[in-house]
This record gives sequence, C-alpha cells and structure tokens, in this order.
Amino acid sequence: MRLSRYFMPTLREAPADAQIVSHQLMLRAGMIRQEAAGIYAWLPLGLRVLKKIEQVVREEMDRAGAIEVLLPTLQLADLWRESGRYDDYGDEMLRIKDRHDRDLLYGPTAEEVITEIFRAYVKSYKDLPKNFYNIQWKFRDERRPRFGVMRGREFLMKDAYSFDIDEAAARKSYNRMFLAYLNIYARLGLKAIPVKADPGPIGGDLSHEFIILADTGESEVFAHGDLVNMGAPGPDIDWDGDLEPMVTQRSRLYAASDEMHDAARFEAEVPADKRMTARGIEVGHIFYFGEKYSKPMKALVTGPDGKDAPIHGGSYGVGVSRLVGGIIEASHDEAGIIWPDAVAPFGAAVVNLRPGAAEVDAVAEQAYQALSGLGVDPVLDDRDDRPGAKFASLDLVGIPWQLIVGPKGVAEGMVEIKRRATGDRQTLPLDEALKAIAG
Ligand code: 5CA
Repeated sequence: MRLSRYFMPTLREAPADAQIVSHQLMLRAGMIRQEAAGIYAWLPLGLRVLKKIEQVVREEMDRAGAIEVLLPTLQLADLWRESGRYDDYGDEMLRIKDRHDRDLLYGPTAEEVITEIFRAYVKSYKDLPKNFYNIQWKFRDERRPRFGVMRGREFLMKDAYSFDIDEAAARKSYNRMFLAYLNIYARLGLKAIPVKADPGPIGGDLSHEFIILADTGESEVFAHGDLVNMGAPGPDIDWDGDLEPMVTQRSRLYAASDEMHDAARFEAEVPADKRMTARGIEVGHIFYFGEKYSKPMKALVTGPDGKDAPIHGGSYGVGVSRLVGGIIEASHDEAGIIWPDAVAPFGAAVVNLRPGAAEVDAVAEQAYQALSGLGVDPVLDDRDDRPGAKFASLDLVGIPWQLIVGPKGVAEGMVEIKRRATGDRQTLPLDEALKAIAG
C-alpha cells in the first residue's frame, strides 16, 4: 500500500465530544467515523486493526477446539419467545418488523439461534462436546453509548457457545475458554484479570469477566495483586487434559468486579499490601448456565443410558471492537497510539523523504518489497509532505517501525530505523535494517 493513494484522514485536534484518550486517538488517526450515537463506520486503518484482532481471537478459539460459524444479525422474535427472553430483554433490544409483519430483532447475543441450530442436528452424547463461535456485529440500544467503540450500540463481538452432556463436562468447556481468553489477551499485549462476575441477563451461576486495567474503565475491580502479574498459560496446553489446576491457580485468588465485591472477604483473604483496587475495561465475559436455554428450547441429547436430557450450556463473549479502544487505552503516549506488533494496521512504514528523487525512490521501493516478502505488512509513505509532518502522522497512527530512506543515507548506503514504542533510532545498511524489523 502507498500512502499517497491511501485514505488515512488524520486530524490535528480531536473533536471536543471525545472524552477519553482512545476515542480521541481513534478519531485523530482516522480509524472510525461516527454515523449515529454509538454507531461507527470503520475507515481503512481502523478496519485493519479490527481484522487483526479478529484474527488473533479466531486462531486462539480454533486452538482451543471451537468451530467457527457465522450467524445472522437479524433474528426471529419467536426464538426468543421460546427461551422466555423476548419480553425480559427490555429497551436494549432493537425490535424490527418485516413486510409480513413478523417480529425480528437485531441480535444482542445469540444463545437462542445457536441452540436452535444445535437441536436440529445433534441428538447423541457421542457428538459432544461442541463449541461454536461467531464473530459478528451485535446491537444493544444502550442507554448511554459513550467513549467511542468502548460502549457502542452496534459493536463486533466474538460469541461462543458450548454444549455438553453434564455439568462436569461443561466445566471442562468453560475451563478451555477461560485459558484461551488469557492467551488471546496476552497476544494482544494486554494484561487481563479474570474476576468473578454477575451473570446478568445471560443467566447461570458461574461467570467470569476479563478486565484490563485502565483509569477510564467503567468497571471497578478488587483483586489480589499476584493475579495481575500471573502470566497467560501459553499456547502449548493439552486442551484435552485436566485444565482445572491451571484455572484454579487463577480463580482462587480474590478478584471481583463491583457487583460481586465482598469487602469483608477481600480484607480477610488478601494481605493489605496485596490489595489492589483499580478501574478497568471488561473485554470478555464467560458464563456457565446449565439448562437455562436447552430446557425451554428442548435441546436434548440421548445419553449413554438411552435417556434424553437437556444439554448443559455456556457462552463466551469477547468485545472485539471494544478491544481496539482498550488496547489504545493501555498503549499510547503524547504523540499517539503505540500498537503492539500483532495488531498494528501496518507492521512498518517505509518513509521516503524525497519522493521523486530516483535513487531514493528505488531504495524505498526495494525496502518496501523486501518487507512485504518478509511478511511484515508494510506501507510505503511516498506522500509529498514535510518529513516532520510525515513522522508525526506515523507516530499518531502508531506504526511500530519506521524505515527512513533519505538522499544523504542513500548516498552512504544507509537507512535509518525507528521503533515507535521506545523512540530508539539506528542507522544501518538496508539488509540489517530489514532483519531488525522482521525479527
Ligand atoms: N452471550 C454472552 C457471551 S457470548 C454475552 O453477550 N456476554 S456480554 O454481554 O458480556 O458481552 C460480551 C462482551 O461484549 C463484553 O465482555 C464486552 O467486552 C463486549 N460488549 C458488550 N456490550 C458492549 C457494547 N455496548 N459496546 C462494545 N462492546 C460491548
């Protein structure tokens, strides 16, 4: 991609109504445009980041044995009448009528849809466990959409749904998601704390939220400090093995969000110097709810004893679009966004300081092609602009590396590289620069 032909409408100032830094930076970096309250168009740079986050989520879900599907955004109200949630869901549900006067809704979540699919095909315990996931837009008519993509009305969620023969098996599915989530957030460069949570309208009796720490977060968390620094389990887990010890190690330390917080227990269980109280952003939420949907919707399977029984279900959400804002809250400086390499819109920018000068153009082009070949996903900054303006906009949008090609360096056979996160600069021959960037 050449920046001279791209669309990256950066702004010098953030619009006054953007209250938090991630919202300000997303607008200034030209990532999103508000179309209505809580509804955004994703501009090219924002879309690239969204797709990269989506891909990390997809890879970790696949690794943990979940199977991808794509469910529709519009759902039939009748399905929600079966589960009993149509009336309960209230004003957050966007209700729509089609030309035949049938009640539809824009899905805020998809327990009913996936349960309907499951019951149509799966009849035997031999076909269990199953876990289906869906990366799709949701709509919740939030009372107070705010903070940009952080609390939108239309937002991208990864939702997964597990089906098991009994509670013990369902617990294993829950554990897989618990650990897969920690790996997802770690790959995104985030420290996420699993906290005991209130299941709310999804229902059930076992639930954890995953919270990343940020002062602007809407949730308050109370946690044992050691939990914050406990690393993710990493990809080499035996997903079919006993995951309980790894989950227990993380869930036995005190951690709760405001609704579930028990001040007396916090003080009894956590030594004073380890008590951490902070604000955070909920970037995921997992639930075990047993027969809550399978019973009213008659999602039954035949067990080894030949009897039909409702399956035990769980659901598992990741706020994919919210994560774009969450990562920025966790990783920025005065100059702009600092993307972790895994989700940066481009892995590197080759900055041509003198577009039109034949030798400079040639080296910049060579560097660009080489980085493409190395899988870095680079962009070529061939804009006819002042160097200072180019550097400022690349810093603002957070490209992790700049490889700078100018007339003086080219004459000496050298280029300069700059790492966005640290500001470190080095002057090197091109092949060494490429190696430094490609890692
Ligand atoms: N059915 C379950 C799990 S699939 C569910 O809907 N869970 S949820 O309500 O907790 O949502 C899952 C995740 O979506 C949340 O953890 C949050 O990260 C994200 N999310 C929820 N509401 C919004 C919103 N209005 N804007 C952006 N992200 C949201």
